[in-house]
Amino acid sequence: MSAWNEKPVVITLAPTGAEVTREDNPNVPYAPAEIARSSCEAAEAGAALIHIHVREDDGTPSGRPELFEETIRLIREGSDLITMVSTGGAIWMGIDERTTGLEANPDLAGVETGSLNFGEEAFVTIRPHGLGIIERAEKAGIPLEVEAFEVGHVAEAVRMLEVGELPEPLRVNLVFGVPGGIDASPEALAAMLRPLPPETPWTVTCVGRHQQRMLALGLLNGATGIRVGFEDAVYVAKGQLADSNADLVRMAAELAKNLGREVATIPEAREILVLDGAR
Ligand code: KMH
Ligand code: ZN
Repeated sequence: MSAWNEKPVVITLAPTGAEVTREDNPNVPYAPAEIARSSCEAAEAGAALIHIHVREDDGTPSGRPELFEETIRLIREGSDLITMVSTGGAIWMGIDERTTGLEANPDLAGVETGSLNFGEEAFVTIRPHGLGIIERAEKAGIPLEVEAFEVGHVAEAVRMLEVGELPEPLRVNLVFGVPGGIDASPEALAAMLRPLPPETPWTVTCVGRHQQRMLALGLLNGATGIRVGFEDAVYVAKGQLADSNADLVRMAAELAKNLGREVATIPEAREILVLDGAR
């Protein structure tokens, strides 16, 4: 088993998401050019991977394929960042609208292995939909990352791996603090890690006020990566709105360094996430 601080930590940026708006923070990027500019700036600050949702210019979450294509094209023009498309979209989207990013030739795609309440709504991914995403991604040669919001999602991902429904290697993003999902606590981290085979790359995402504590817990427990960005939190410190996604990445990089973890370069991140040769 690798020591907790042996490998540099991969910083993922989730620049936009589907829920936050400029009323929450006026600096949230919406248009492809804004998302790409914000992502490339964040790469300078230490981000290696971008978790992409797209919006219409007015901020409405969108599944228009042109927006994914344009965003990825511009990110690639301005950086070597690893691009990952969300297939979670927004809660009100049907599965077709959620998965248009798979056509945009990303380096990686997210996939859900279960459902949960999501605030006042439900975020539903039934098994056939998850399996459909996996099949499409495999056909297109796109590696996958499981987005897990509670322990059952992790256990299901491991079971799917064991029966060959999910391709090797398993990569998992553990998401804490979503109302309706697992809470943000040390016990929650231990519970989410328990089903995982040793050496599985795992990253920590946390929404809400415990974000920095959960990222720190992940860093000290050997997380492969941590995620920040406006999708998860609009504050860079208590009561202080972030000026940009780069601001949030600088916070994450400083946290990692203070806890004895180096920040992975983009080539290191490709190796750590077993993505080499992927694109
Ligand atoms: N916007 C959430 C309903 C993902 O990207 O895979 C789903 C989400 C998860 O953001
Ligand atoms: Zn997302």
